[in-house]
Amino acid sequence: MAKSQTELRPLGKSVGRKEDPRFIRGMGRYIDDIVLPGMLYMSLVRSPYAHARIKHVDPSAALEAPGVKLVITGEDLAAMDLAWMPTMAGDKQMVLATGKVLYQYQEVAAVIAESREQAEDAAQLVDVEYEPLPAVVDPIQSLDPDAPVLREDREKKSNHIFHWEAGDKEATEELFRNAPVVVKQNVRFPRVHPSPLEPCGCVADYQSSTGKLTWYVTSQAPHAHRTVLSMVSGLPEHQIRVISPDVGGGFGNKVPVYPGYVCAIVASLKLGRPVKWIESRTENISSTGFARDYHMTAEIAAEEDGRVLALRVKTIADHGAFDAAADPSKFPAGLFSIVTGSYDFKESFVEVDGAYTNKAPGGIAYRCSFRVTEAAYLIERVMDVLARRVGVDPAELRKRDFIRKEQFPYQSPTGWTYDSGDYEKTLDLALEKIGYEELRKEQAEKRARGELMGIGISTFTEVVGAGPSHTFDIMGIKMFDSAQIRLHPTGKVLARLGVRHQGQGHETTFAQIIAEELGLSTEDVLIEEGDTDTAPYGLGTYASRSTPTAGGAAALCGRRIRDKAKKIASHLLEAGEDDVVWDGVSFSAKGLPDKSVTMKDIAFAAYTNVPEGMEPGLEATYYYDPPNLTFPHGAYIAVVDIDKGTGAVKVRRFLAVDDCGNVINPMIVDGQVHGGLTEGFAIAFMQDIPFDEDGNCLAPNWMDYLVPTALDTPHWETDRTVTPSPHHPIGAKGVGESPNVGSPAAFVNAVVDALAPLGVEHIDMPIFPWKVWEVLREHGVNK
Ligand code: MCN
Ligand code: CUN
Repeated sequence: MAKSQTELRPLGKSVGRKEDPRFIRGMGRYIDDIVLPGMLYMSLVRSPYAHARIKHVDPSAALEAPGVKLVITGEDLAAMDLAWMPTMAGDKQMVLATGKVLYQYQEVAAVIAESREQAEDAAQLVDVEYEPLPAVVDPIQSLDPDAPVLREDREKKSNHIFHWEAGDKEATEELFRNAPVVVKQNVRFPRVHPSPLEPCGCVADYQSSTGKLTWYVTSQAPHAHRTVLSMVSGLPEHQIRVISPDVGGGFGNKVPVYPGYVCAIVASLKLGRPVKWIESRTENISSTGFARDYHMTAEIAAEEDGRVLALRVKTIADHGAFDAAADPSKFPAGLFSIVTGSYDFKESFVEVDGAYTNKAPGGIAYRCSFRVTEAAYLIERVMDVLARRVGVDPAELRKRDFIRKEQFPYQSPTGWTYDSGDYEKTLDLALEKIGYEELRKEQAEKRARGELMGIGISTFTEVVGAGPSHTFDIMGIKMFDSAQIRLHPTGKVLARLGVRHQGQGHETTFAQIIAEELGLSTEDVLIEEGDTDTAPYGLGTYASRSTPTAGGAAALCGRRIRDKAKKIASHLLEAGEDDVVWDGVSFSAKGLPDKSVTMKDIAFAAYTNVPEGMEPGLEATYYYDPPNLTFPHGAYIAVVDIDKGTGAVKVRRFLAVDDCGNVINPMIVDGQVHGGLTEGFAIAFMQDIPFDEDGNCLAPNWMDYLVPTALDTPHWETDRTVTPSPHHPIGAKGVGESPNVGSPAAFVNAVVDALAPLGVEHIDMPIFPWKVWEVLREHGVNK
């Protein structure tokens, strides 16, 4: 192919990110950059107590303060029937507290003033009298029948939210009864928070003259937010325009609807002026969508050689005071039942019980793929426990138990149909690339000298691309996604998608998909997302669903355009349609390759010279309902050295071999992997949000809740295998969350491997140096 033609086949190439020039130069347009004429500012009054009755709320002093226009209390919202709002999980949540508060930093009142400073100063003057109640912070204690009932609004008089199970209980029990080997491990995945650089915020702009509300919001799912807003407020959906401008990091934190959003909208409706609300860092960490907090027990039944038979998992899930986990409706525990992972278990039985506690709500965030993070961590951790028990090398054990590539499409015991994979190939590449045998030799030498070196493996399976409408919906709305492509007469393209990126590079990768389908250059394709008035309906960007859903829509929409283009080409080439061939860049008449027309020529003809009877113009919309999810996988290996004096763990090497099917842009995939590994590293070694017994949040800022700097972060090595998805239009699988799903287990397995000579079998995250130091002391290393 000539060079110019190579450029016109951009799929699979590391095209530079089109969005970077504006991001790198500080020219992104984020929510706080939006300033409208007459705009007011809102600040929230929050509860200092985790559990308390509200005796009274008196806004009078705040109303007297300079610049204050309005104070909204829970009682005001109750009068409008807005004191509570529905959550995506089918629960309800207080907007502003009435009666009692259920977590520290809960929203109690909203103060709106001419400036942000005035709003914040006046918020201090709202007089709230509380009567403190005992707090319930431990989800296991919360499920005790004697625990105080937190949610007095519910009919059910307990803190139990839901029981959910998957798999075959009887068949699993049967295998456990007769199994030669059974291992059991308690594993906690701590409460963490994605803590995006830009916190949440919005500007609500209600125009009474037109009755139209324009709501600028840091949203990963603008259409879903618009529909929810319309259902809650009664405003007609077409009179609401949601605009999600550049999003400074989402990571699942920008999927839920927060009380501050509702208050800002109510304030704008009442005052007829735009109202801005931007969270502080502390507000973001303490009150918005956290992640994980799963207390899990796993048991594996196996043969003596480590061949697995059955997996049994019991989990207590801490959901905080309201069940606001943004899972698909039919999945209260997300996609956690993928917990059998990459291994060919004959049977499995998985149970999850959700519990209310006096903490902020959430649970679905931080590159979690709807709880696959918890599942992958658990199974990868416990496979190592099994390896140690049966005395088989953890790489070898995994190979014995892998689902083999001939078994795909693979039916898992908890009901998933894995689309494709080649686990052994991926692990082999990783072992070879890291020099596994050499490393084991080095480790043996070091162990003989009393040094602590560990090698940790994680060979995880991901499940992304929610999803097929027969199973996946949020609040009843089916989870397909969409693309719309418009070719202008000069052959330039405007394409809009139903998803909304937050830094993942869609402006580049979706341009690549469309350019590839149309034989154009990526420079010719402009991607727009995030405006509900212009973009086709879609459920947004989370759970690494954009490529599997909207990516499929983009490719098929391009093919729809090409179908019409072919008809125009036949007219221009004066050849029958059956004699017109597409070579990826242009159409020509069969046997006459010199006579050809490009998509640019056709675009012009679509507006100037269409065949008689044909509708002019060249645009199309495609709603893609995927037949299945996609199942990316990976093999990650961490090598660590532990300093016996300080307990500090140094990650000497980390190799991630990912398989996300066909790759659209290798550089962007590498970037996604680097970012996710950095987050997985932070989770493994430095992040946790603890609470004291009164429910005080002990890490609501970046002094106590740590985010890794460039100095902390290890050097990442990456590679890839490619097992295309058989059902996706371009064979791609999602990848955005894989590194966070797969890496924590590799880090922890490496640390446990290093400590194994001391008899250590497990250590819960986060692995702070002091924790390792204490383990060393307990085992007589440091006296
Ligand atoms: N890609 C590719 N080839 C593939 C798969 C993906 O080139 N085979 C590209 C995609 O086209 C896209 C990017 O990689 O540009 C990620 O694609 P995908 O895996 O489909 O994930 P999404 O676009 O749906 O992104 C969501 C995912 C999630 S859920 C979280 S959380 C997360 C993540 O992305 N949040 C992020 N990565 C993030 N990256 C940034 N910078 N900021 C966030 O908030
Ligand atoms: Cu679970 S975090 Mo991402 O799905 O937005």
